[in-house]
Amino acid sequence: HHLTHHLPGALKGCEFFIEYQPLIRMADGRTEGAEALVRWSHPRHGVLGPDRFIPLAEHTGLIVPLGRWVLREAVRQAREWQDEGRGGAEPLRVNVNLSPRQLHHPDLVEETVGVLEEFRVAPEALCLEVTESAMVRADDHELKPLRKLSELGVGIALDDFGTGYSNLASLRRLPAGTLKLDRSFTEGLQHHPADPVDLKIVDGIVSLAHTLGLAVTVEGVETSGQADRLRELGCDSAQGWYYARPGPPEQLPITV
Ligand code: G
Ligand code: G
Ligand code: MN
Ligand code: NA
Repeated sequence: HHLTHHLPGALKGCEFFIEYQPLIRMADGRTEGAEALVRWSHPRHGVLGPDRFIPLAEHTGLIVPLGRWVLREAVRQAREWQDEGRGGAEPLRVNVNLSPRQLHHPDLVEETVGVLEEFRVAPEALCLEVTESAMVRADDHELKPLRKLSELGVGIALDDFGTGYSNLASLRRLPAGTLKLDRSFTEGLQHHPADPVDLKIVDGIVSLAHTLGLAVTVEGVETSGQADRLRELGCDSAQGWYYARPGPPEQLPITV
């Protein structure tokens, strides 16, 4: 695959950049932070989304140095937001996606702590997103680094929740503090009136999450109606085009 072939050079040539999509606290509309989403500014193909190259990078192992770059750049950005006073009293948090290979890399804890120290960013201002399928597949030993980071104060989010095959009881053993409800659930709440079964499903997931002490972030909120229903169902925070598209770091904080 020719894109695979050009990945190492692209990393060396600084062709990657990050867009930030705001995360909004539903109770008061405050911007809590943003998810870092990597893009490849390809000299001939234009801007490529992560779906085009993350699987290739994961396959070849280049995801490790690429992910290292994303983490460092995102934490550097968190420091910059803080220096610019953009979060007000509470610093803006940055959410970084971790691929399975990064999850299993022996230096994950050391590198993460190192980057936080380098930029004097509090662990609480970083959240690592790991997909449900990757986390559920990991055994207790493999989850140790995430547990360690969680103990240090780094947030851990279970990404794309509801698309994997996790049995709900397994949530208990995962070191996650937040569950990110996959966009497919949000889609079911678009219609007027919302599908009653979809409402019940989200209601049930939120109740279960809260019972387990997990916060719920909803993805893919595109309309004010969806936002209203998700707030009524007790979702803690939200992300989606209704609030803001992924964009430059200067768009934070946003006004809801
Ligand atoms: O950018 P977009 O909204 O199209 O994101 C698509 C997917 O790519 C997201 O689900 C996200 O999990 C993944 N993704 C974005 N940035 C990164 C990254 O830096 N590392 C990894 N592993 N995945 C990412
Ligand atoms: O980490 P994750 O794979 O969930 O990344 C989020 C993906 O969803 C990104 O590709 C992002 O551009 C996309 N996205 C973000 N907000 C919305 C939205 O409101 N609607 C839709 N359809 N996609 C969204
Ligand atoms: Mn994510
Ligand atoms: Na997601």
